Amino acid sequence: EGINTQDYTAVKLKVLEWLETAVKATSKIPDGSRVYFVAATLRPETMYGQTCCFVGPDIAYGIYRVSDDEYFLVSERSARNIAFQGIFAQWGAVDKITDILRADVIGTLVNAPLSINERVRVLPMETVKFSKGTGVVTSVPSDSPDDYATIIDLTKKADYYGIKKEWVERDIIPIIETPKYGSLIAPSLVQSMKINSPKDPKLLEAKEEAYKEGFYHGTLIYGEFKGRPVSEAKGLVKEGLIISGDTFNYAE
Ligand code: A2H
Repeated sequence: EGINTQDYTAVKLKVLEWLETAVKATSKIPDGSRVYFVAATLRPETMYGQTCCFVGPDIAYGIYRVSDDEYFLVSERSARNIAFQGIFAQWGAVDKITDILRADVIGTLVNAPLSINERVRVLPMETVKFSKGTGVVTSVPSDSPDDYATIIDLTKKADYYGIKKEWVERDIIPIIETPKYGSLIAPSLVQSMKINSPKDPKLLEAKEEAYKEGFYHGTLIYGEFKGRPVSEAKGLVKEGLIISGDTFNYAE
């Protein structure tokens, strides 16, 4: 954490259904409350293409009280930051109602705001860092090389991860068109650069290229702002998500 701040859009993915594995940990949540997995993103304009929600290994997660009937599932580290950003009931105070293990929440069914895949699953991603964002990452495999590489890996090793293939294999729809890579920029880069693992160092370059091409030369081809350059659509999509209450600003 240096002197520069990173401004994220925090996207709220509402829990629709916990699996049996989460029953014990979630027993302290008052009946009738809403719980959200809160994912930090730099690309709000891609939220149409969410296919799942990732959680990382060895991250201290908790469920934190926002108000009497609203709770966030985020990393402990980010909860302490959120407490100083006017989101929780009391400034600077963190009210953790329970710790959460990743294994408890794999397979949880959540709502992905704006996505064509409205109901998505929580899945493991080995490269999520505890030291960044909320420790929760929403997956957009059409536009994020990291997300696409992870989806491919999860499909191949579904049994190893103890997940169902149908939780991973969701519609990957084109959202952004670029002159250089067509309309599925991440799959196109991952294939052409021969990236075959979520830990491949070439992902760094793929990520930078996808971001540059998408932001400076991309056009949105899906949703309300279809036809607009990504550089314009980004703010517009974000504004809509803030107004609808599906996101808030989170900085660190
Ligand atoms: B982005 P920065 Cl479509 N560990 O959102 C690893 N990655 C994390 C993370 C963590 N703890 N927290 C957030 N991220 C991801 C969308 C997206 C993202 C697209 C394309 C590129 C992209 C959908 N996933 O990020 O290091 C989140 O994924 C490329 C870097 O803090 C978030 O935005 O700058 C981005 O990385 C934040 O990265």
